[in-house]
Amino acid sequence: MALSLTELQSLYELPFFELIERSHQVHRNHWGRGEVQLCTLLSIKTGGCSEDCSYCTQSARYKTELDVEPLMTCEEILPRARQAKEHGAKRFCMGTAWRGVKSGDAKFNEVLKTVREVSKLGMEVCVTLGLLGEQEARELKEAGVSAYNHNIDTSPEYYPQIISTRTFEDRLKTIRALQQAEISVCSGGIIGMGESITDRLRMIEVLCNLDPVPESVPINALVPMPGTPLEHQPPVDIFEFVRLIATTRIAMPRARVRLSAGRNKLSREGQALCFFAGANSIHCGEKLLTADNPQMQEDMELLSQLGLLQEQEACSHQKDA
Ligand code: SAM
Ligand code: DTB
Ligand code: SF4
Repeated sequence: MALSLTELQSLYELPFFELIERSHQVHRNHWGRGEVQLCTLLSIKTGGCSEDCSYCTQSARYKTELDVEPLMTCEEILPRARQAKEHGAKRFCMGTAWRGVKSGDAKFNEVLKTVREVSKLGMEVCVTLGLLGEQEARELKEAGVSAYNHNIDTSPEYYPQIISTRTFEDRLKTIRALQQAEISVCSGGIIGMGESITDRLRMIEVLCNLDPVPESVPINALVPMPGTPLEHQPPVDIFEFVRLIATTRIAMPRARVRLSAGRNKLSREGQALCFFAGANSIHCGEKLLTADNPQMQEDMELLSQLGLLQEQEACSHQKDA
């Protein structure tokens, strides 16, 4: 639904229970019972990145505790993908600490080879490799990529406060190239970086006005990584988090709304409210890319306590409006 900032603001400012009742209803209408998609993340090239994203421990510009690791080979990645499948993951997402990719580059070719092999395992393959153009998007599609994560991160207005080495428009261009190649776009952002509520809603406004609307929308709570410029940011208020999830669900009824980074700091009750408000995907496994994530066992217990089912088949449960 292409909502304006004013419309998003009126939703966001509803009394809390009215907002989550509404978003829960939208969620039920489009997704039926409470199924949650589990995604596994693997950082296949870690650290040493040329970009200056203020939240990121992988930027070479900040003195962080991270060990830089070169691009993993296809042979190193495959066992990890098989293991994720055994643990119930329906989507396997690989991330690289790169500004972007270029067709013909040996490292990009290695990623294409990995994608071909992982997609044979029968999971959805998602990658997040940074900026790209139409040629690279076509090659990824041919190799079997079903989704590409490329976050707009925040509002266009706040973006320059967070990143100076590329523009908001660069991110949108990559999203357009992915859409051209008919790769599902996974795009969302981070909250808790010092932005205002208006910035958060502007981010949702941009996302819900994309055509097509993203297939999934990760909402990350900043993980304040030691050594980054944002290391001392205070945690996001849980009710603000839930309000944003609810507003996102109403604005994009058919999108997977992913409760992404930062779950380690959310209570079980906080997460339950997020699921009620319309979140229906999480990252599972001990690590995100470099940051800690809840233990698999804890997540399984939480889903079971809430009577939420794991998604049975990748992308097969989306009901029509
Ligand atoms: N280098 C590629 C890029 O920037 O698009 C792909 C990997 S990048 C780490 C993927 C996304 O993770 C970022 O766009 C950002 O939204 C999210 N992210 C990174 N560090 C984070 C942090 N400390 N807290 C929350 N989200 C974070
Ligand atoms: C997204 O929006 N969140 C995930 C995924 N897409 C690639 C990444 C979160 C990274 C959190 C910080 C880290 O692990 O370094
Ligand atoms: Fe590099 Fe991506 Fe981290 Fe930015 S978010 S520093 S582009 S790995």
